[in-house]
Amino acid sequence: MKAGFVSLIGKPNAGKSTLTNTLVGEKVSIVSWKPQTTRNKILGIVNGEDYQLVIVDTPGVHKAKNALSKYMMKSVEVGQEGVEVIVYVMAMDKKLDDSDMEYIRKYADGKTPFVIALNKCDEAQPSAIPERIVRLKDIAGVDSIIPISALTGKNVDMLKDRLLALMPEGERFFDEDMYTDKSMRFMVCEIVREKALRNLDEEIPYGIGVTVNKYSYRNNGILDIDADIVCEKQSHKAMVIGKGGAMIKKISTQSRQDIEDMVGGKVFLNLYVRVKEDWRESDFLLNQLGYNIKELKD
Ligand SMILES: Nc1nc2c(ncn2[C@@H]2O[C@H](COP(=O)(O)OP(=O)(O)OP(=O)(O)O)[C@@H](O)[C@H]2O)c(=O)[nH]1
Ligand SMILES: [Mg+2]
Repeated sequence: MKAGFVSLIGKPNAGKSTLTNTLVGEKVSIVSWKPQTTRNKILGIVNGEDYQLVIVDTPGVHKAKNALSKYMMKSVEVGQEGVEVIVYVMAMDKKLDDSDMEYIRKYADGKTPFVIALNKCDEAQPSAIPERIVRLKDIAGVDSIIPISALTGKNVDMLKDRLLALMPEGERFFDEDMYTDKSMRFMVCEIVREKALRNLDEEIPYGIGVTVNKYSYRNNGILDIDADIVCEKQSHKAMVIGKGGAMIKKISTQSRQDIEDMVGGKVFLNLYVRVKEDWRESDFLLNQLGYNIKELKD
């Protein structure tokens, strides 16, 4: 039996959450084309007959501008602690730059095996892949470089095999039927946030947080969920609601469909939009929205 933790680290939008979902085979972590989609450290558990890989998906590394991004960067740091392997996810649609080298040197420190996953190879020029490998292969502390497509699944098995080869012998950390450490309530918040990210323009979704206030089953098996979409300004609230309520309806319908798939039953979802000014700067409000920096440190 092999078991251990693998953290995924990389810039925003590199495809870490997509890779987590592909490895796990379930939707554990939300995905969007907007950078800084993931805000928490999220575990995705890959179970096999004789192994358990625990994938630690983390927020994309960026310079912290507010209390929320400080929380996110702390999650990245905590996410690297005690793992057996670090995978640096680098997307082929972005040039290799100094900040990549900086992150690689920081984490490929020779203490923890360090694998580079070159992602989005499905969209890369075929010649670009060997060129990138040549530039990375002699960096000290790099165990292997594996070109993949997290989206199509190409070579993800090869990456998984390498990760398993690097895992120590050991017992499972989680029950075999678990695929994440997160609660259903957390997943509901994330699904609603994903739909907001995907449907709303530009800056507004970055200032959105979601809380679930009610999550209960009726006798007939229907799941009732009340959730708040919290935004930073009155003008944002108007955009989240949309003309004649069209936007909130769209977010609600898409969210409900995903939640129904997740729980395997009928869901009544009520979404409310509230304004909490500058919540991303307030430790108190961050805490209310589930971003508790103290909990991370424990
Ligand atoms: N073409 C292509 N697109 C991909 C691939 N992997 C991810 N994407 C897309 O890239 C975008 C970002 O993917 P995410 O998985 O959310 O990226 P992330 O690294 O988790 O981003 P943050 O959470 O913001 O740090 C989404 O639009 C994905 O569909 C891939 O292998 N090929
Ligand atoms: Mg992500």
